[in-house]
Amino acid sequence: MPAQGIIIDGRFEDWADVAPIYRDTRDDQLESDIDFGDLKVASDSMRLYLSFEIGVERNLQNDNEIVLYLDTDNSSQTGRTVAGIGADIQWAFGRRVGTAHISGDTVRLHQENIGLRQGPTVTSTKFEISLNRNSMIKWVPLFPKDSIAILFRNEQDGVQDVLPDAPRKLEIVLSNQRPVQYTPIPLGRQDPRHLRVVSYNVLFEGLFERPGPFMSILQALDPDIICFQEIWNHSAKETADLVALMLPDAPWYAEKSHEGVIVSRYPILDSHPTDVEQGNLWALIDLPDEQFAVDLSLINAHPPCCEDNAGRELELDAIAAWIRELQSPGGRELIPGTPMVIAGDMNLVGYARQLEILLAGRIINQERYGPSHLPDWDGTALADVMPYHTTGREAYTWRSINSYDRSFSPGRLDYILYSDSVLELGNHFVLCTSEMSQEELTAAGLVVYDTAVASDHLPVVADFIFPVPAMSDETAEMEDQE
Ligand SMILES: [Ca+2]
Ligand SMILES: [Ca+2]
Ligand SMILES: [Ca+2]
Ligand SMILES: [Ca+2]
Repeated sequence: MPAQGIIIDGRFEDWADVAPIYRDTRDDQLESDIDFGDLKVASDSMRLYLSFEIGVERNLQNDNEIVLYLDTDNSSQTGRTVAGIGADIQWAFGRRVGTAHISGDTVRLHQENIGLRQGPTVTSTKFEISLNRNSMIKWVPLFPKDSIAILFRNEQDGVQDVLPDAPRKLEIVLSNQRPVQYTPIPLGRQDPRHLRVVSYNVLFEGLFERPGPFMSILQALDPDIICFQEIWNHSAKETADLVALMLPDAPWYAEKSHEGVIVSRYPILDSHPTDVEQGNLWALIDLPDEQFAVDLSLINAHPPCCEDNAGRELELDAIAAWIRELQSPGGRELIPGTPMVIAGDMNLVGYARQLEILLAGRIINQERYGPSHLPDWDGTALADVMPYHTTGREAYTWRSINSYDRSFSPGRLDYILYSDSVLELGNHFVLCTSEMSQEELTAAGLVVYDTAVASDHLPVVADFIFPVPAMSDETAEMEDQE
């Protein structure tokens, strides 16, 4: 099946027209809880895409013993013999490591060796992955033919569920159709009146330590408001001053929490950390009345990473509770209809429910942070900007080549969420210079920035269309006379 517009973004609408190539027997999980279900396969000349069900909510890149075997030349004469196929590579998802069995050798594989993408980054009962079909292992093309064989096994305490069920061999003919050609997303606003919010984790003071790339990137993005993360050693004022050097067309205001800085073209009326740990910062931005009918309530968030699910949930709960209090009588009571934006490096690599804390105000630690509360003014959840790279092909916002982190596939960690009862979305994208064409880079004054030069995170950009102020009587009269 040709892959028409499948993107590894953790969403599955793009698979709707792909029929399962195999439906594994249900309830054959044996001694484990992982029960493979439907497998879908798609391909184009560049990549092989798989979507598969595991019957239980798990994190794919942690805490499981699922192994994918690929007979990449569809020959049992080559590779490791497993369940009747000659597997040329195997990938252990939970341990984030692979092995190639090529030319009689065994080679350890990292995710980048096979261009592995995985989604969602949070827990799920189904996943989508893709691999680079043009990968070379020891200078040998990994996919020499258009036909492969696929085998999944759950190897938790011995072999548990297997897909396909023995003695079936699952052979796939790959498509050589060219990938979908997207029109690149332009970097500019669709309308100069749109308010541009950028979230950018600058990696260990990168804005100050490696200012050159950040200057080029900020000049290309031309933000109105920036949520920076990982600025520990510089003050709000130092950050605003540096941004003013890079973007000298505005006065620039800033407020800071522990390591998150909100920098704004417009004055900041009020700000406060959302909890006592001071990791996440709320600010009320004073947008000019002649252009915007409302101000902006903004939260810059950076909850703890990795396996600290509990710590992350506490901070996200505190954010949800903070928003609830902003919308409740007493205290800092927002004018109803003041739009909410939450932006930052959310580190969403654990339980899927953590995104629901932010989107739907579904508080987990209610004894500490009080009741759940739908955060949008119309009693609904916030919306997820869901930006893609300007190529349209990828959704990840983080990738790493560092020794520990590099075992993880590129993932979606940075988010911008907004109250869609008040705001409409304009242009939005993730800036990934390594995927842009030379023409696009030159036009934007950019070059390719790798993780060492700039950051392991990519800047996430969203333009918002605000309600405009009602015309004053005077203006209305003038327009009437015309
Ligand atoms: Ca998808
Ligand atoms: Ca099964
Ligand atoms: Ca083989
Ligand atoms: Ca099975």
